Amino acid sequence: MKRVVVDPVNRIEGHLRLEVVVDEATGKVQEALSSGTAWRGIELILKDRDPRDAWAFAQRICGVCTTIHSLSCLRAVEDALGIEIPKNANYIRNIIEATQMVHDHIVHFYHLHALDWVSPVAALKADPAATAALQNAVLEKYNLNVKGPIEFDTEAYPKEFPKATTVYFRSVQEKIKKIVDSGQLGIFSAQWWDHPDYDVLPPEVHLMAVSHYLNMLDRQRDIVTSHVVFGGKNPHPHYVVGGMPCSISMNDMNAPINTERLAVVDASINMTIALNNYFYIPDVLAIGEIYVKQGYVDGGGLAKERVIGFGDYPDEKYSGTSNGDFHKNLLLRSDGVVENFAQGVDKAIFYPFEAKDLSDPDVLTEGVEHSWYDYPEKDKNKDLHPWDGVTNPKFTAPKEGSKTDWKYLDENGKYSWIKTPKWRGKMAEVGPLSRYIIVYTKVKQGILTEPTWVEKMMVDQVDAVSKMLNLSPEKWLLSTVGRTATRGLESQVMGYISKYYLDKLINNIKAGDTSVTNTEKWEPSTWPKAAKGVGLVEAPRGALSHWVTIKDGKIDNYQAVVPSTWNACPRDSKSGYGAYETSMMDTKVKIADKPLEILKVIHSFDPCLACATHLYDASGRKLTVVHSD
Ligand code: NFE
Ligand code: MG
Repeated sequence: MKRVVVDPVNRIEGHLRLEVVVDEATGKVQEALSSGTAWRGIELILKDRDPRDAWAFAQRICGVCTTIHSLSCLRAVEDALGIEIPKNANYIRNIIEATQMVHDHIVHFYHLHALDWVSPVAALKADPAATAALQNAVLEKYNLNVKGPIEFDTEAYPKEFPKATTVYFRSVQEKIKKIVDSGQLGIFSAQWWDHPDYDVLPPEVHLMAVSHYLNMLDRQRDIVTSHVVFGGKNPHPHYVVGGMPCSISMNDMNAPINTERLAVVDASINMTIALNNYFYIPDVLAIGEIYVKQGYVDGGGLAKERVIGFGDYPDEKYSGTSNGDFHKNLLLRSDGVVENFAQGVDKAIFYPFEAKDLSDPDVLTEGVEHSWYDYPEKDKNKDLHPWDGVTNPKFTAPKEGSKTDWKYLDENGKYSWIKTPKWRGKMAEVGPLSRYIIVYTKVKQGILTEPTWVEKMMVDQVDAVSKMLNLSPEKWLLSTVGRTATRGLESQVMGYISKYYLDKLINNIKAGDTSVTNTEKWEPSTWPKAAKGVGLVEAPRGALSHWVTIKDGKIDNYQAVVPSTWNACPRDSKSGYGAYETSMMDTKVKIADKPLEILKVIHSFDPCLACATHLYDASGRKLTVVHSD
């Protein structure tokens, strides 16, 4: 039995520590701990502020999901104050959000996760001519042929990308060789390149994927053009309570939004759709299929038991969340809870998540049994509803000379800055995989009698991949590969969602509506003395909610319950383990000292610890210390 520590985990956002106890004889993980190791306290910074300013502070929770916390915050404040945003503002917010999803997923797959699967060192053995042939074959084979409803020239190979030729792959290979020969791997450092798992893929797949890794570094900027046009910048585009700050005047060349700028957004969205169709989808499926065929289908963890989602993309403007309006007109109805998907979609159990559940003190809660926070005496051992939530940091170090004494965390004590969110007292996984499971279940069980084009596309994608793998959905979805693959599938859908809302925006402007802000309730004198609101969002990493209570024109309490908090949370004696911990215990490790499989499964969640603990810590600690005894 070996206890292994990975701290901090690299290629993620923020500071995460993992500990696993591995049975070296069987490779089984007997115990697993996930710990957020720093704290910032944005929720406290928001107290007593003007609710109209809150989005700008909340947005700083994270620079990775760079826009999603402001959106959640705006929805919470607008819900509390009963502010309805104009149609155009709803369309623009949706474009920004869907664009963010693609950006986040592409950066995750190529720059944060790919090197768990492919190796620049192995790429040196590839034959460049065979790699060129492979890329063209892959494109042919893995072109899912599941298209959105929008007219789009799918033959438009992105001009920004080099064609798959022998010359091109040879030049990339020479570039990688220089880096490897220098002995300083730079961006490719801190990985176990000698791990046998890198032999699973042929050298040509390594060269193809590492080349796309390098290409995508340049494309990151171009994907978020809509943020710059509509919100002035990225990261952290601008918003305003009541709508968007960008005025529309189609023929005025100096206006923030005019014909020319909308054309720039359109070009960026077209490129994004092409990146998904020509690179992301083929790459993720090509690698995933090889692994799945070799039986690498562990890591499903908590998703096998329970997933939760809130739904998103209000097709028409809505007038609040807690009054139930949010659940109307959603393009992506991933709201609800699904249990037991592991037994197949027919046996899965669906629980709706309704507007009345939002104010029920027993439905959504957070506990701190193993977290470095203190609840007030009267609520000491309770789980608190976010409107009554308390953020009172209280760090307790392991006792000097004790068994743990900083070398290891104490699983019986407090060991994380992450709280433990629950649904009806139970743990649940959130994220793209959860959204796919919920939508797939709702459509196949006939709960959604008239699926939207988005929901149809998601079901078609899952069916197409299942057919390709010759496996029923639960056999591949509920795994590390499934979690990673659904991010790619979702990115493809999100590209089309951006396009769909851009078309709606343009048509609405053409019909004569140029309004982007509603200032009716801007003045605090128009507000009730006390109000509360909630903003629900499907963030890249899963279901996100911001909760605000307002008193006398100021924020009285602010709580964010974040996707990475749901997934990375510590255990709870009544409710069991969180998604990270469960997934690690559902993963076999070949070499205890080089737990690459643990990195793979945790990276498949795309951890964001800044979000999870609302923190930022700039202290430069050593990258990836692995120690064990
Ligand atoms: Ni900081 Fe975030 C997302 C949010 S993390 S990245 O997605 O909200 O859970
Ligand atoms: Mg919180």
